[in-house]
Amino acid sequence: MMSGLTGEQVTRFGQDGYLVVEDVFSQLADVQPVRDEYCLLLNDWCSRWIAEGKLAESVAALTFEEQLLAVYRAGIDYCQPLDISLPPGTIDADMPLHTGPAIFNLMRSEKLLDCVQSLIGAELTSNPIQHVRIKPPESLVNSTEVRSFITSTDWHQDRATTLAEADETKMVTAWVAITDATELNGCLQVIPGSHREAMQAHCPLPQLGIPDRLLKNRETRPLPVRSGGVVLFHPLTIHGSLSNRSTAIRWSFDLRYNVTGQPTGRPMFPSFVARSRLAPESELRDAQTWKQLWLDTRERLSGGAPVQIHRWNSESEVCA
Ligand SMILES: O=C(O)CCC(=O)C(=O)O
Ligand SMILES: [Fe+2]
Repeated sequence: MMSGLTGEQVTRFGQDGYLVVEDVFSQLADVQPVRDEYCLLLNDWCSRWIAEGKLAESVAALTFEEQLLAVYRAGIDYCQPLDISLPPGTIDADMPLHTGPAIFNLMRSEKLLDCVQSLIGAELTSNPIQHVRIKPPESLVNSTEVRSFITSTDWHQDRATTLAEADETKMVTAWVAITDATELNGCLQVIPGSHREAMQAHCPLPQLGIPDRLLKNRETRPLPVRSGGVVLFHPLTIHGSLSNRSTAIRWSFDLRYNVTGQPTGRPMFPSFVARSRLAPESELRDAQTWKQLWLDTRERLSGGAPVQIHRWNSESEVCA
């Protein structure tokens, strides 16, 4: 059964450039398997880090959240081992990434694809610009931390995180809340209606973002959403996230879908057909094949030139 968005929701997305949809996922069937998969994953990594003497043995007995914070406190970078994509720059042959069946199933969820289909049609490619963000409370974060996997995310448009070849691509970001996202723990925030403006100038450092002075006196809106809910937004919608002022972790995935056949904006990374009504047999349904696509990509890119994921230059005048 095709559920998807109501006409009224589609209209609101068109006006505002975003839409909050609560309860897209079932806790039992969709969210919990992802939590369980990440629990096992982090446990495995902790065993390795304990064996390497980087982490105290007692960490093995902790909960997921406690483990994550212990890992961060120990100065271990957990972002890439838990992420669902490769990073820009130089790729190592053994660079870790996570490509498990539970997250693959989430990416292929009928309920999510129905929502995205309501916005850009039924020929949907899973775009390889996709991340997990599990953010510790800001009070525990090093004051020098700038990465948007750990701390708040600066204002930007997702179109700016692609190569220019995808500037005409019809694309939607689906930001999935695993924990409840609140104003206190660092939910997304947007500038409503900004998707009707042009691409803004972005600067690459410290995060890829729009210089503050280009965004003076704009109306901003925080977008809280409960666990299992999704924020959908347009690639030109200016957005960022608040910092995590709570005492617990804040966990989301950001996934993207584009119309099949159009450039993904990251041609060096693997995409796959998540849904096709025209050619259902082209859909990728096998988690192991998806995993292999990423492993083959890593192999192909390792030792090669640094991967360039965007067009922006810190030397440009707007960045001064
Ligand atoms: O979750 C965040 O902090 C930012 C996510 C983001 O920029 C995105 O989903 O495009
Ligand atoms: Fe973004």
